[in-house]
Amino acid sequence: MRSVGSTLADFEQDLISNLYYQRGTTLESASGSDGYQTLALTVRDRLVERYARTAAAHYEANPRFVYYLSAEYLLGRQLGQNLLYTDTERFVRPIAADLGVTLEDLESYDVEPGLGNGGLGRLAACLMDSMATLDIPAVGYGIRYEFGIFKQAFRDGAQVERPDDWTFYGNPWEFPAPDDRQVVGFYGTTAAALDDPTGLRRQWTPGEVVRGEPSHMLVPGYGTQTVNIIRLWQARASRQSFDLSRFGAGQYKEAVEDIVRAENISKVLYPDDSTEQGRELRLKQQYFLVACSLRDIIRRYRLRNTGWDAFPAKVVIQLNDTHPVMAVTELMRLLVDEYKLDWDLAWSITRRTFNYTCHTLLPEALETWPVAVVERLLPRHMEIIYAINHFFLQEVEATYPGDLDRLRRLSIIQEEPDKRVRMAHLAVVGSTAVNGVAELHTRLLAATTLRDFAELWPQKFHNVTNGVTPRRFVRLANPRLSELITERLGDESWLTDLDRLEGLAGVADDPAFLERWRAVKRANKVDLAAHVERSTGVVIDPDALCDVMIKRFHEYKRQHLKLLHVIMLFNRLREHPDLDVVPRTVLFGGKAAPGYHSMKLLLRLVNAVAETVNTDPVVSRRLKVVLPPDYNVTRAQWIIPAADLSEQISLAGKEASGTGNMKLALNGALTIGTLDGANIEIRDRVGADNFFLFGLDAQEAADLRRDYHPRAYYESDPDLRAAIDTIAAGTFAKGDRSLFAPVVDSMLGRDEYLALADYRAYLECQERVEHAWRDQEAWARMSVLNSARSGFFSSDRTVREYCDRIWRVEPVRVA
Ligand code: AZC
Repeated sequence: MRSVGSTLADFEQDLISNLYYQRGTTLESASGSDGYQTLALTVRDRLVERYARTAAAHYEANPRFVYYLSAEYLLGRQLGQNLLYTDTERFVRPIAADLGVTLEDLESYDVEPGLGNGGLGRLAACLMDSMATLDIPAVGYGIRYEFGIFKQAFRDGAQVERPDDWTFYGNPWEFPAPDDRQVVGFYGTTAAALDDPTGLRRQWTPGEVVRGEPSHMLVPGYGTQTVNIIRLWQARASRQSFDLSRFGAGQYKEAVEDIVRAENISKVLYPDDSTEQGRELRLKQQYFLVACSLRDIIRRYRLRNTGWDAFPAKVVIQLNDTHPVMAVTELMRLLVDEYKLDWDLAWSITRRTFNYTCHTLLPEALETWPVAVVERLLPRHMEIIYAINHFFLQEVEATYPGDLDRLRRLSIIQEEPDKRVRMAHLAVVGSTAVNGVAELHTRLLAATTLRDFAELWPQKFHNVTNGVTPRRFVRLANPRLSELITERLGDESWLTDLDRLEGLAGVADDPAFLERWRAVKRANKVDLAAHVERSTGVVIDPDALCDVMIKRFHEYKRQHLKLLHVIMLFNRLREHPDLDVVPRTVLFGGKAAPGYHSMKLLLRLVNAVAETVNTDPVVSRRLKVVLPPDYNVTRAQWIIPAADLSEQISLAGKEASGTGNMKLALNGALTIGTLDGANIEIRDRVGADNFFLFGLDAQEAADLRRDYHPRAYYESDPDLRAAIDTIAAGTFAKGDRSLFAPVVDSMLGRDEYLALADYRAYLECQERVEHAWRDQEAWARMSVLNSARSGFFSSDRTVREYCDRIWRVEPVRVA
């Protein structure tokens, strides 16, 4: 094996050689993009070697592997990460300076692969980072969407979605592996297998086949030699699909019809993670992912193992939410129909292989598929689902004889109002362990959404509280803070042992340290101000309180509650121009699903309020509102280090966990939040004195919901009424009272997420925030304590918990 050198001279030489041989250009004529691509390849070379050694060590050890199946990965930019993980940034800075460019210039060419929607996709990326860092043998499987999540732009304040052609200039970080392609079938018919008297084995003859071609991205561990991979599948038509004779006859469109149909499967990431959508093509996509991945997993298993008995001992598959759950039926089909195992043995293997993570409590986010659609697209899988359900319901009947209502509730098939497959039920039935993502979430899952299952199999349910990687979200996002922490703690070991941040608590009372802590935050705010000005044209004051709400736009997250607070401030400042309020910048960031009209209207309202506030000569001196477009991982890394206040104001009982809350706390933002998701655990750790708590708890919210009258709050609270009336009066729509009327109607009509009920408590809490902010030293102390006590929220801890309690995998060290 050729080995790459580790000196500056080696690095320089490799750069020249890559520029020349890989890019086919010279220093004199290289473009900025050539510079970036060359640097990326040179850094990648260093990872490839480690990857080869990892693969060899894994082959040798033949360990139990974690296979992470996820429809989404939000990896973020790769260059900065890989420079850090190969310790080559120190080479690049001087070389770049010699050439008259900065590293930041080069990084601007780095395109983040937007292969996900939100929390669940970024969690997958954090877990992959931590698995590699902890030397856990793991492979992530996903889809190589040709277009990732849409790019968000605003036209007249309204969200417009633009395609994200992320590979347009080539993606230097991936390796195509066409030799490992797989063939996947759809549609067709099934027939009895002649050799099976039980009738459980059948034969499927698909009506359409497509190829899945993999490529992989490298996932290096930090401070270790391990480099794992994420394998992404892209759909390709089989080679015979191009109809040469039609093409020859001038029927150009018809000639490529089959190709287009096949390749549509991996064309786009389904942009909607909140409502049912997409129908057949989305199901096709899900099955495509699991069919390719399972075949690849079996191929890998067979490299070192024979027979099936050892399969669950060598293979553990984690289902990231319900999107990949068809894997349960596909493994059954492979084992029973293709490898001719007995149903019972196949079922025992399958159940021992899978585990399922649920990321929501919202019933509308739990996927179900119309039986008719599954029957048509995957006829054999529908039969298998019926069989699984039949045996499962027998088991239930044995435990609860005669309890028909329970059978109906537990069944994998929903009968009313239409026949559907409940994917979450299939997941629970087919898995060994089921986990929620924060303590409250797991408790509510077991008490409500999956209650009958938790009664049937209490031992199946686990909690594994989410975490985030401190490498990306502290070290890379916030180099200034990292340097200060490292100086204080003596070395960088906190990056892989985040509990060591506790060591900062000892200096939380040291004025000199607090001074430096504040200087870091201020410098980060200056940087953020530059980004904000570039993307919105709005100039913000780095000394103002930086109040951020960054997350997908969704009603349960209650961006509208934040907006009501902003409007209240606006009204107050207009009435009393000399009022002594704390100067604030309110920064929103987030996309709304393209079909989610009420949230798109709310985005528009945020922009309209921003416009009115920022151009008001009196108000804008103390208040600014900004919504930089296209919130993504890259922008999160700019915003989080500059935040003073983290808005986590979802209605209690609705946010499964949240992970932005963790990233912000780690970077020293104070949380204003409800008792929801992981907020509770953050508060328990950082201390009630260092957390701004308000609002209903989950129980109170559920009780109130039963008999709720939002109008009563509107009528009895003058501030609230004024804020809502300001919207209704058309103040933010140049007098047009109709544009934002639906926002007003939804608040006064149903107010699904009880924003009005929590309004007064939220306002009072914001007053406590202002009061606290006026003592800057005390604020800095709370900020330090937030970082110091958030070590628990490292995804390394999360992965360790999965390893110990669910996966039972051991690390393999790579020499
Ligand atoms: C999110 C949850 O909404 C969020 O609370 C959680 O932190 C995150 O997953 C990671 O567990 N869910 C999603 O992104 N998407 C779906 C379909 O739940």
